[in-house]
Amino acid sequence: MEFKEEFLQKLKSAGSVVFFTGAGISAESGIPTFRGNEGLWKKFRPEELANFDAFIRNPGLVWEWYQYRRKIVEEAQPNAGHFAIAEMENYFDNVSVITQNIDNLHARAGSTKIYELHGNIERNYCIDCKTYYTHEELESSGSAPECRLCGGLIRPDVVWFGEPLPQNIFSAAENVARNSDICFVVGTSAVVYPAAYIPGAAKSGGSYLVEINIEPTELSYRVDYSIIGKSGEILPQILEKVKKLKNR
Ligand code: BJW
Ligand code: ZN
Repeated sequence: MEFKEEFLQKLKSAGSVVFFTGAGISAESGIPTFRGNEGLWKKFRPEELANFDAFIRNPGLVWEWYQYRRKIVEEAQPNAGHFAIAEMENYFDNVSVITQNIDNLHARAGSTKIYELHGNIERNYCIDCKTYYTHEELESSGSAPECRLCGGLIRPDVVWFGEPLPQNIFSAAENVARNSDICFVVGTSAVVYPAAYIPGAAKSGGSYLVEINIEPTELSYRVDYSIIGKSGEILPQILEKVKKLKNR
């Protein structure tokens, strides 16, 4: 595909690059997105599953839903989009990934600087004493497991609606976005706050905003360059351009 000249110039001179990603980047790995016709929220109601009150009302149901999704994630592999982002680290001074995803696929693809805004499905913690547990440490049964130390309920380490994001991670992410030369916004509907403030933070710091999505979003009219296409196809093409432009 032909990219616009202004974008190629930015790629050539950029030192610090940020990838702000959402569920769309993992869609080609077979992990369902949230919104849209095939999205999770078409089949499951977020208010019954993705908030703390729902967990307290019915811990077993919420736990089982996350067990089901954890299995999908475990069986999935990073795709060409995740790998292209990881490889960008060889060509720019600074590459950061700010992700809303909980699937750990950026890390599995080899990215090293990752800000997880909404947690990680591989971790769990006790709601009372905050002790962390890996899945291997938990016995699998139908209901939510209980803490060995205090008997409290164990929940997945993800951020539900109405809960604060990990403050230090969010602030650090805002900072790297603000100080970036290019900020790619990849596979997100950009409607969930405060994560959706990240592109604005980048823009306010003078970063060049590039959106990659299969369709226009709320953000499209505010970005410098909107590329319509699958991230697993577009990102490897951008990487090829970067390799040539950086002459390495
Ligand atoms: C492709 C593709 C391909 C497909 N290639 N592209 C301001 C205004 C309005 C509301 C609020 C506000 N501030 C806060 C709120 C409330 C709320 C919120 O934002 N609600 C809106 C939805 C209206 N926010 C919160 O509650 C947050 N907490 C909070 O504000 O706390 C305040 C507080 C402070 C102090 C004390 C106490 C409280 C928390 C939000 C947590 C979100 N959690 C979830 C679930 C995580 C766990 C789980 O996975 O179960 O995070 S919701 C869900 O949405 C998930 C995602 O990370 C997040 C974003 O979704 P994403 O990634 O954008 O996915 P989709 O499906 O929406 O989009 C996919 C895109 O990919 C689409 O555009 C496709 O076209 C595209 N695509 N295939 C490229 N191959
Ligand atoms: Zn405990």
